[in-house]
Amino acid sequence: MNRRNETKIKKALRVYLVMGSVNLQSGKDPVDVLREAVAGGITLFQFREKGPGALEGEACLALARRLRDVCRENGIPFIVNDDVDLAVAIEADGVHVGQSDADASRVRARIGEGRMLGVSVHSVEEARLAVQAGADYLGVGPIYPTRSKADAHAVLGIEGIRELRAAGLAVPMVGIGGITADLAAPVLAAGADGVAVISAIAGAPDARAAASAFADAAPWLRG
Ligand code: TZP
Ligand code: MG
Repeated sequence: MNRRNETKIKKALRVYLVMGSVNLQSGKDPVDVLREAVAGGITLFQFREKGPGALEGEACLALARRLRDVCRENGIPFIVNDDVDLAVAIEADGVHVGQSDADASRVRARIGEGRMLGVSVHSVEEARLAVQAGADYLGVGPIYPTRSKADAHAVLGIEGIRELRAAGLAVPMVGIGGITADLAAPVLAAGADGVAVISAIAGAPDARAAASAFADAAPWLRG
């Protein structure tokens, strides 16, 4: 990854929305929520269709396409969680994988250099391996307790970010897990380039206001 890309990716990570159809207040259309969040200032979107009630097959594919189109219209990178086949099929801008998903170097080989690869990590060792495997950015968490991931790793706190930076890892990095607008500033101060959020934006009554609150809480996230 060259330096120019790295700067671009760090900027794109600032307000990173992760969402699937099960993360919304009941009766809401994910496409409407994504549009609201875009209007509020999100900088990147990850489609994560997971958990009880998640869509499968054609319905999942159709939703992914609609969400991708909203991102395209607005110049926001569209990343797919876990599902490399889906990402390639709908020409997503990237893929995000966890430690128990497909091996990151294989994913890199499949998606090529032109797409973004994100990897979830919980330690310096996992982070180093992810970078060696070709990760463009790391997701670090859970920073705070979360109710959005059933099999979440133990809480790392902002120390999780601090440790990776102290170990000399300069790769783009986003904190995830239980982050609200009020809790965003310490995550950034610890060295994260941005915050990744499910419930505080996707589950909010007004996704536009919620997304915008992240930029207000940390004004340097704007622009
Ligand atoms: N990975 C680590 S924590 C988490 C994921 C996908 C869930 C984050 O959701 P929320 O609602 O922002 O805590
Ligand atoms: Mg995963």
